[in-house]
Amino acid sequence: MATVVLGSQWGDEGKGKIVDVLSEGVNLVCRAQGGHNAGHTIVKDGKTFDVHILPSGVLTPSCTNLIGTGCVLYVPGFFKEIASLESNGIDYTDRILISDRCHVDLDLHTKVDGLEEVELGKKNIGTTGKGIGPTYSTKASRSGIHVSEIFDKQLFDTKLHNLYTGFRKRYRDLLQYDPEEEIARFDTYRQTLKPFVVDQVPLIESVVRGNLKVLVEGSQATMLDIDAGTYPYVTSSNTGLGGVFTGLHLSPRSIKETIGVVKAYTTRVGSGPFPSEQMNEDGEKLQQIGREFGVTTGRKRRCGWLDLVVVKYSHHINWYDSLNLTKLDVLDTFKTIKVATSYSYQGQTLPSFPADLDVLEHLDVQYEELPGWETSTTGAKTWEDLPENARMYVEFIEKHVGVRVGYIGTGPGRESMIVR
Ligand code: 2SA
Ligand code: GDP
Ligand code: MG
Repeated sequence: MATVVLGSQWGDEGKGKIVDVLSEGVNLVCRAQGGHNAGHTIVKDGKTFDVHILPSGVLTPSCTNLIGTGCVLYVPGFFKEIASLESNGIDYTDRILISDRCHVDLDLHTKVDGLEEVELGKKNIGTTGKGIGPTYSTKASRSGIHVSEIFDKQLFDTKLHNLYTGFRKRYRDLLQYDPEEEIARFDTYRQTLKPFVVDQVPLIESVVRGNLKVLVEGSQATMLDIDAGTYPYVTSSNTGLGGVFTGLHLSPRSIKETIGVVKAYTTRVGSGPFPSEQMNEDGEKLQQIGREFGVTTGRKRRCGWLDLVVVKYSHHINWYDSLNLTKLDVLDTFKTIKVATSYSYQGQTLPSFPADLDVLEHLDVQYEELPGWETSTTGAKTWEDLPENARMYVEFIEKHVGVRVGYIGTGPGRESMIVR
C-alpha cells in the first residue's frame, strides 16, 4: 500500500523531511517526476543531507529507492549524489534503482534551458537551469533519449547528434556545445550505470501484489504543476497525484493515503504570480528566520503569508487525507500572523485560484489576522507542548481547508515533529 507525499504550494515545503521520517519500515521510496531541479533537505542526527534526484529514503538502510519513469535523469548529477553517499559512509548497495524509461537530461538540454531563459528576457521563468523543460520537451516531441537507449552506443550517439542538429538550427552560434565531449562521457558512464537500471513495470507489479509498503515523494508542488500551476511559470512535469500514476504506474487502488505538505507561510523561488507575497519587513523576516534559500541554486526564496486559497485549490487537485504543516517554529516571534483566505477581482469574490495571469496580477487578497504566540515552539513534540495560539493557528487551517493536520514540523531535524 502506498503513501503519497505532495507539495501543496510552490515547493520547498519540507517534503524531504517527512519522507525521511515516514521511510522507517517502508520497502520502496519512489520519485515519480522531476529531476535534479528538486532539492530536498534531510537533517538526521544533526547532520544535513541534500538530495536532488535521489529519493529521500536513501538515508534509511532498509529502504530501496526508485527513480521512476516520469523522472528525468542527469547522469553526472546522479553519480555526484552517489559519491556523496559514499563519502558519508552510507551503504546504498542494491538500494537505488532507475527506471529504464526515464528520459535522459543531457548537458545539451542544460545549455538550451539557459538559452530559452535568455530569449524570454524579463519574462523568464526563473528555472533552476538544470535542463528540465528542454528534456520534457524532447520527450513530448518524441526525439528524446530514454535510459535504456544509453546502452546501445550507436543509437545513443545518433540520437544525441540528431538532437544537437535540431537545436543548432534553432540557436546557431549561440549554442556552444560539443556533442563528442558528451558522447565520450557517456562511454564512461555506460557500465557503471547499468547495475542501477530496472524495468519498473514488473517491479511495481510485484511490489503491489506483494502488499509491500511504498512511499512516493513528490517534488516541486501543485502550483508548479504543468497543468494545474501558474502556467507558464511552472516546471515541466505533473507534480500532483496524476503524475504519480503516469510516472510510476502504481494502481490507483493501492494508494492508502495522500499527505499534503504545507509550509506555515508561503515561499516561491523563480518568477511568476504569488498573491500573498510580502515585499516588506514581514517577508524579509520570514526569509531570514526560515533560511529560505534554494537548495539547488542557492537563490533567495520569495516569502509571504500562508495562502489558504492556494492550499484549498491544491487539496481539490490532490485530495489530501491529511496535511503536514511544516516550519511552524518560524512564526514563533510574530505578534500577529496573517493568513490569506480569499481573493476578489473587480469587486467579486473568486471561487477558486484563477488561471488567468492578468487576473492574478490585479486581484485583491483578503486576509484574516490571527494572534501570534510569541513563545518558542522549536523542537515541540506533542500537541500539548504547543502554546494555545499556535494550536488555534493549526485548527484555523484545518477548518478552512477541511483536512486534518496530522503532522506538525517544529524544526529541521526528524525528531522535531508532532504526530497527532
Ligand atoms: P525548472 O528548473 O524548469 O523546473 O524551473 C521551473 C520552475 O519550477 C521551479 N522549481 C522549484 N521551485 C522550488 N524548489 C525547487 N527546487 C530547489 C529547492 C530550487 C532551487 O529545493 O530549493 O534551488 O532554486 C524547484 N525546482 C524547480 C523553478 O524555480 C521555476 O519557477
Ligand atoms: P522540500 O523541497 O519540500 O523537500 O523542502 P526543502 O528541503 O527544499 O526546504 C525545506 C527546508 O526547511 C529545509 O532546509 C528543511 O531542513 C527545513 N525544514 C523542514 N521542516 C522544518 C520545520 O518544521 N522547521 C524548520 N525550522 N525547518 C524545517
Ligand atoms: Mg526543495
